[in-house]
Amino acid sequence: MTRDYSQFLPSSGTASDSPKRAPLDILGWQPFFAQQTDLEALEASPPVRVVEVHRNGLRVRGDGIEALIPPGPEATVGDWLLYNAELPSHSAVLERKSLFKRRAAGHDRSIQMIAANVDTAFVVTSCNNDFNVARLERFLALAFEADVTPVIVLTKADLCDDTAPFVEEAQRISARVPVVLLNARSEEPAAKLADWCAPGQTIAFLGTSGVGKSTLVNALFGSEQAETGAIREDDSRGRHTTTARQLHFTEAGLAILDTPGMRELQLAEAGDGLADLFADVVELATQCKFRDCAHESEPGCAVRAAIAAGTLDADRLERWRKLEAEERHNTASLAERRAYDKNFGKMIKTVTKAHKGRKGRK
Ligand SMILES: Nc1nc2c(ncn2[C@@H]2O[C@H](COP(=O)(O)OP(=O)(O)OP(=O)(O)O)[C@@H](O)[C@H]2O)c(=O)[nH]1
Ligand SMILES: [Mg+2]
Ligand SMILES: [Zn+2]
Repeated sequence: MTRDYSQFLPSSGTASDSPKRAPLDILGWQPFFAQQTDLEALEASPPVRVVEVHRNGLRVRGDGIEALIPPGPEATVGDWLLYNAELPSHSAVLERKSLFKRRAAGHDRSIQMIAANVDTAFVVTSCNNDFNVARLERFLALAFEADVTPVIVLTKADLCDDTAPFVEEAQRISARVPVVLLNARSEEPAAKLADWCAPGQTIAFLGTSGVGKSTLVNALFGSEQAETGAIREDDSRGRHTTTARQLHFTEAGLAILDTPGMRELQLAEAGDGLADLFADVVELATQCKFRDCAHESEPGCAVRAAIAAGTLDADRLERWRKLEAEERHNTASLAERRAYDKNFGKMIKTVTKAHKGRKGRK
């Protein structure tokens, strides 16, 4: 099967002009990826996008390709691979525009990849008990770290008598993060999220269970794509209706990632993201008299001065401190684990070599 991939190289520009979008455009193919390859490589190993991760492999889609690639490539939902039809598990992963990851839950301290090549992450919460600034901050720090543009979406505006406090608190989190208030079950989402939903973009909905992520996916499609579920009346929590991360594609060329509710988000290797989210506090800290100021009782502390002057919120400083400490601790333990794994790997290699050596002498 020979396909004409020339139109998917960066110089052409014709694909986006045509009213009917080309298959790869629909999947979110962008010049950033095209630049990493060339016509010959594209023909030999066509690009495919990971649309779902299963225990038994990666579900991928390309131009005329639907396949399950056995475990092998270190890839996650949203990744682009160059499909090796003969040896699918050897398909190469293209360099990522962005990678959203978190520290895996439980005692396994490893990093878990959540999604690759997302342009905008809508961090979704509702105007009810789900709303929690500290949790939002975790999502946002991870998004900044991932090089993904974060937007806060407040759903269930229609069920709330006074939405203003929610909007105000969300807006106070960071000047860099826009806040959108809407009713996910109405016509509003398409218009209110339009700025981030141009053709060719990949967007993701993140948040806890029951906040309306799948409802928003359906609203952008204008049809039932993803299953949605009722929430419990007593605590406004969802029931984990969505169980897997899955990419959906609209005819207009928007790639939409729906994710299962995520509650536990531990920060690790997210120092830059955290600094982006608390850029104002980080900036203030550079004005403290002492470089290693703990912002407690040191003289000349610009951070405490800002709190006294009412320009910095004491609770916010506390949350920043907590997240910083957590991030540092997790990053250190991750580094420890990596060093241990590396040494262990070396030891195994040495033992295997020695064993082979002995065998050879026999
Ligand atoms: N009235 C109203 N109901 C909403 C809104 N957003 C979501 N819902 C309802 O809330 C319930 C949960 O919505 P889902 O879209 O399934 O939530 P989810 O975030 O995908 O949840 P999980 O898949 O469990 O992570 C459904 O009954 C939705 O109809 C909203 O803005 N207004
Ligand atoms: Mg869902
Ligand atoms: Zn200080």
